[in-house]
Amino acid sequence: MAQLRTTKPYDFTPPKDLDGLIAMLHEALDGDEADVNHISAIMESYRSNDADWSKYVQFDKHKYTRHLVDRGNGKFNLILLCWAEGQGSCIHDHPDSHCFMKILDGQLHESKYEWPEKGKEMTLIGSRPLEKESVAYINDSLGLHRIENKSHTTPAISLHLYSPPFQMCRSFDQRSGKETWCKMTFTSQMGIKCSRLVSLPY
Ligand code: CSS
Ligand code: FE2
Repeated sequence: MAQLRTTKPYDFTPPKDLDGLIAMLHEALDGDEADVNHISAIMESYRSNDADWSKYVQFDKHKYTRHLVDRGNGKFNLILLCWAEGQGSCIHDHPDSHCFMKILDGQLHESKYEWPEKGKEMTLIGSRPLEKESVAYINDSLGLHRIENKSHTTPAISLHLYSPPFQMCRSFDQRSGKETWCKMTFTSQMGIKCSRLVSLPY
């Protein structure tokens, strides 16, 4: 994972829609270094508009769904996630990657954990709601997390940027810290529904 570079202040015009956001992200992630604050600021400046992203939305009653929006010239993946009421992820890592997530609709909740000690219950180090329009950031050096839609009445939609892209991640059992490798699968790619859950390369 490339180093954090800080070159404040950032002076840019907010993107006018999701395509504009994608174009700005391509430019910002063109080099070998990711400027975490810059990427966060760009994603924050986008105003969520469901007309931009409703074509990606599709829920599954059993599990949150993942929809590939853009491959970022191989530098990043932009993925829209649909969380029905009560759905959540397991505790997971982001293998050597930067993870940015912007809440497009509803509210999500992040529970952050320390990396586990073998055989021991995992330690919670943070817990917070993530409100609509906000951007959260994590990488492996900051810990692990679980993301949940705790609402019983309102679905949630989030937009995730992973740089560099990854195809597998580890999930962790909270009681024992036991890890399992999981494939990242997609329900749709570029707005086209996959005939089955697929993982990259496709
Ligand atoms: N890493 C999870 C979502 S929380 S960042 C995923 O992409 O499925
Ligand atoms: Fe995550």
